Amino acid sequence: MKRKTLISCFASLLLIPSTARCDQQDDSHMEWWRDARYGMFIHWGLYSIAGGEWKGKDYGKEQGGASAEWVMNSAKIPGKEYRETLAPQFNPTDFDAKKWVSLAKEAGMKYMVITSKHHDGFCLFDTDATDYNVMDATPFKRDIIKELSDECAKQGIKFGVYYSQFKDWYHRSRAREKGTLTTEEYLKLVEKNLDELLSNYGEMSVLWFDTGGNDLVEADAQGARVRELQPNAVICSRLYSRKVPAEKQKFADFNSLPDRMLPATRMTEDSETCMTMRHNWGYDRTDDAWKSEKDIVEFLALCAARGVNLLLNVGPDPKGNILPEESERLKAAGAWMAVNGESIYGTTSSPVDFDFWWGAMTQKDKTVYLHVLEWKPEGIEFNGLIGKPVKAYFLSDSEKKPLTISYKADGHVTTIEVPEEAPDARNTVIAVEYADAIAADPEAKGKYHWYTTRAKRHTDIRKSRGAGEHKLPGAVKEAR
Ligand code: FHN
Repeated sequence: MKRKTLISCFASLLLIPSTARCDQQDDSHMEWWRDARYGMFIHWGLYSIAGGEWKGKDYGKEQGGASAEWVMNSAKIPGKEYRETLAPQFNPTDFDAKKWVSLAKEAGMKYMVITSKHHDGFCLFDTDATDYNVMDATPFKRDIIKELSDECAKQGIKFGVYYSQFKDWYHRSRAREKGTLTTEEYLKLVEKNLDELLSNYGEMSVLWFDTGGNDLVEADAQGARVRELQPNAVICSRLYSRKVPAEKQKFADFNSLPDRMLPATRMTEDSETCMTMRHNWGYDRTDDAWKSEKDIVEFLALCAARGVNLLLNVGPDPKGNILPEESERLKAAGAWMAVNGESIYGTTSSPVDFDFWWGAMTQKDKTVYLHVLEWKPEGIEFNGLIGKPVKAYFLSDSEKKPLTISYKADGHVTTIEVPEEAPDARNTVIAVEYADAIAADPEAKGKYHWYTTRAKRHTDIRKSRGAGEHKLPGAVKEAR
């Protein structure tokens, strides 16, 4: 895991507890990723045809099962039947890489990660390692990874692939079914696949493995190959099983948090959380638990406040269309990013380890950005930062008209006067500039703040209520 700076590496050597590791002197290849903060995740493959259903039964996550892309496993479909039923139907004639990449750009996303091989073993790219791929097994016969990587290079979006290196329900044997390959042969397939993905598609900026087995030697060999063929690629910690302690995850560049997780407090190492816009990752016919655009804008801000990148997922339909519900949410959040992106891109986590009953903070240089998710006409008040700011203004105000600031040294309480109505009900960002480097009072315990497990409860609310508009419950006015 790359620490933010070498100093923090040495700090970790000075017995400051850290779950990070730092195996390389130079982590400059991480800079674009840290600045990016926001990417598009794409789950697309043969499972998209099934849409979470099999022989009339719904196996989607909204049915309490696994996510739609798990249908082969959830419905106990033999590999041969799965392939013979779905592969001949895979002919996504609406697929248009230019459309997908342009949408990611309009959304304000800086990188894209697509499932090149998910657990069903089907390869969305031209490979000599198996004939179970888009070129040999389907009528489509187009290399999806190639078309997307070329278009990303054209439009200046960093391109990466998700790769299921350990789970492969088609090629590997499972309890109830013999796979097409022995373990040795499968490892050779993975090796070949990685060499193809790392050699034939230009710059590969992210290798999003998902997920490692317990064999450290295997994972390190795969990580070393990435470093050798694509030294600037950013490697996901899911190269390793979660059982492998962080300090042994030698080739992991960032900590991939559990799915959909918003940590309650700041992360001290490069981290990313991946999130669905509804319940399922892969396309599902009936899943209508859509998060609102406010949910997305809010989650993006809260991730940034924790120093965490957000990889937001789309699950295109069998014809190759990103769904209208997905693109309208992405465009709306993109419009917010077009105005407020400065408060997300290139920022680091909040200077304090608590939120406020109006929202949370990010920071960059000598500016703190207040992400006001719940409007407080009586004023936006925060504590914990030492000294009176020199200026505060709505980030959406191109003239940067100053807002009135008051400051009480006792408790470092700053209040920004604001109008009755929020300029943006989804998230109004107030830029607060300081004359010197931002200084947080290490003793600050938070005054008006969300209960720190709010983050977890926020995720739980998502899970329990599916999604849709929700008001974050009022703050818990209690010292932490
Ligand atoms: O099993 C996969 C799942 O299908 C999906 O790809 C998610 C995305 O993070 N990863 C695994 C579950 O964590």
